[in-house]
Amino acid sequence: MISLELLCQDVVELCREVGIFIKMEESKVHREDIETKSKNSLVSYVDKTAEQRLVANLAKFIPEAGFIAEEGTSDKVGDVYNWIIDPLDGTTNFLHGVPTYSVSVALKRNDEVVIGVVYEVNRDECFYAWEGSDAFLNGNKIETNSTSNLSDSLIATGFPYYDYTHLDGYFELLKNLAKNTRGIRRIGSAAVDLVYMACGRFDVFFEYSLHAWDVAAGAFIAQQAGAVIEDFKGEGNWLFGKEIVAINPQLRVEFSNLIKKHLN
Ligand code: 2AM
Ligand code: CA
Repeated sequence: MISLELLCQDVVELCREVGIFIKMEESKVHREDIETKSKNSLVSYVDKTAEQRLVANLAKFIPEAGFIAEEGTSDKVGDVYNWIIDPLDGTTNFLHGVPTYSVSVALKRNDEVVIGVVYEVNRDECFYAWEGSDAFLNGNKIETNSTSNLSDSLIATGFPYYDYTHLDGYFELLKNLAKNTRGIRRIGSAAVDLVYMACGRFDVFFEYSLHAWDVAAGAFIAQQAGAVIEDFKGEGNWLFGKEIVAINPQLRVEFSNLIKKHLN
């Protein structure tokens, strides 16, 4: 019987180690190390090496588990357990010398996420939770904010950078939010947006066309911290559905109506 609490502690240690490796490479990585996977999707040897280290160590924790990993290090599919990995979330920031990026690891059991760890490297902040637990930041319990007015809320999002399907509706929504909230932030790592939501720094996060590895760990942590996580229809298909809203329960109805108006 796996102890998810102990396993989560092991994953925290591993993400910290991999984060230290990424940080050490920050000053060494050059423009010629950058490869373009697809439009605006960048990668370097740092993402790939970090992922190889994660996969090699996670495979020791649960030998039968499979992997859904951004850089494709392993295509093993687990019957019950699968790790969902983004070795470096915020690669564009990292390669441009902007400090917000993270290591993101989740464990999925059947269809449910049961462990989430997000390590924001430059702030040395490790966020984590396991099935049934509270959510934690460096050992301290965190909770979402209980702001009940959008006018008092700080909103996080990611601007579309390759999928422009909802561009008009998206910017109409931003216009509305620019007028009716405290402000909008785009910090460039969805995993970090979600854990900032978890600890009450942000009140709402939404984005479309994200992958499971961008959101699995952060959304699970936010959920354990009290956030509602849903897709743009207000349903539960956020992990593989490429649409996500993370929100505190008090703002849910008001914000869901805006999403439905502009993005459906
Ligand atoms: P990545 O760094 O792991 O690719 C935010 O919009 C999310 O989209 C990030 O979590 C980031 O994950 C991904 N992303 C990929 N390319 C991007 C780009 N050019 N600009 C912004 N985000 C990008
Ligand atoms: Ca990545």
